[in-house]
Amino acid sequence: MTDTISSVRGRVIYNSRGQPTVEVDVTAGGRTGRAAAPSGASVGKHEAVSLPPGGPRASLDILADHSSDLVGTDPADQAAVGNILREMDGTPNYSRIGGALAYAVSVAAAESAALVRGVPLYRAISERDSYRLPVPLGNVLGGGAHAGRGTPDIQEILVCATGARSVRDAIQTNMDVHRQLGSLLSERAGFTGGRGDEGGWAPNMNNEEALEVAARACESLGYTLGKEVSLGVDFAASTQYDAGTNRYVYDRAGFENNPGEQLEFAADIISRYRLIYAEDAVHEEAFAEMSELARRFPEVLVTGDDLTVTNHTILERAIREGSCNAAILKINQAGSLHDAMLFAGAAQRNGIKLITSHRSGESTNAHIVHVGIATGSVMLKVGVVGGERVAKLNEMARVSGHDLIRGVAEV
Ligand code: 2PG
Ligand code: MG
Repeated sequence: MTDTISSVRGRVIYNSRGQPTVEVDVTAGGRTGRAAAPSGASVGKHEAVSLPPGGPRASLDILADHSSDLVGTDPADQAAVGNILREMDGTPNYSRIGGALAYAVSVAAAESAALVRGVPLYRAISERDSYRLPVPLGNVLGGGAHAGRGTPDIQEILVCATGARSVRDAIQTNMDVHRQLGSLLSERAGFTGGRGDEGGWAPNMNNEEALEVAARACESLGYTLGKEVSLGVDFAASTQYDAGTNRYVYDRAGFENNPGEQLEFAADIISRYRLIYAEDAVHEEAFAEMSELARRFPEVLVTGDDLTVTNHTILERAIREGSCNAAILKINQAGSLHDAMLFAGAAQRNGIKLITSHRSGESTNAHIVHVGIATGSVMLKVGVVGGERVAKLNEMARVSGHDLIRGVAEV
């Protein structure tokens, strides 16, 4: 028996939103790696197309016709697997086969390689002198594209246990803050206990009230914001941005910002809530305004997500213009694991901190924990509660016992 890929099989399964997605099994050396693709709700304009017009079935039909292209390839050779997927697709953005398929095939291949070698996935996809666990960053309150009417326009208020000495402490702290926030919210009339797509509470309140109550949840547990525990925000500002009028429309809160006002709106929130993390505070093509924020807040992770879409060419522009000091890594924005690792390499060479992230529509897989370790990510954005989120946190807890891991990353 050789250790090259002997078979590739796919099927349709469902993500955490109950939407169909692709899952792929790659077998090599008698060991089968399996991965299912996640999908986003607030999708960057320049990210890989997740699924072709015919949906997951159409992706899988192409895979069935072309799986022999992958047979005989070393599953550990991410570049070879990535190049075959690129050729199978033949477009610049995976619009024919779907980025979801590229994700599932390449991650399943990497997992089969890890199983054949008998090493954890993070070791199979990277060679580093030492490995650290990223600190978990979790959504405690959701709005925007992840929750319904009446919730804040801001997409995510996140918590991170910046003072934690171990990943287990960090996970527990995030859970405690989520629970405490739930009990503060339940004192308000009309709160039903509803949660958004990523498990953060989804109360009927405006941005300001939501930030206030999230801060109060941390402080009422005895934490000082910006010390033991810090808040972050994913503004996902492209959701509010109207290119026709060049304004950000906060229709739930009832106001509009011109680009200058948006910058001050974000800067004010960063300062008042001592944020450690500010993602997509302006829209996805506002490189100059992002540079201004990164210049004003060098201590804050001024992070690109829709801005940089795990695309190394776009990241290079952001680096040239000083538009961020941190960037989200989502494999399915790039397509294959190889594409995402190219992005990680560009970030590392240029001192851009990485945050490996889930999507709002997730699988119950935990591969991204290993990708976060392998890429030296400082944070793992994986949510706090909900089975598909806890699957990642539990994998962090398991991996934290490995001899190769040396503590948690310093944010
Ligand atoms: C984001 C993500 C994950 P989505 O905007 O950062 O939190 O959401 O997967 O919907 O793009
Ligand atoms: Mg985002």
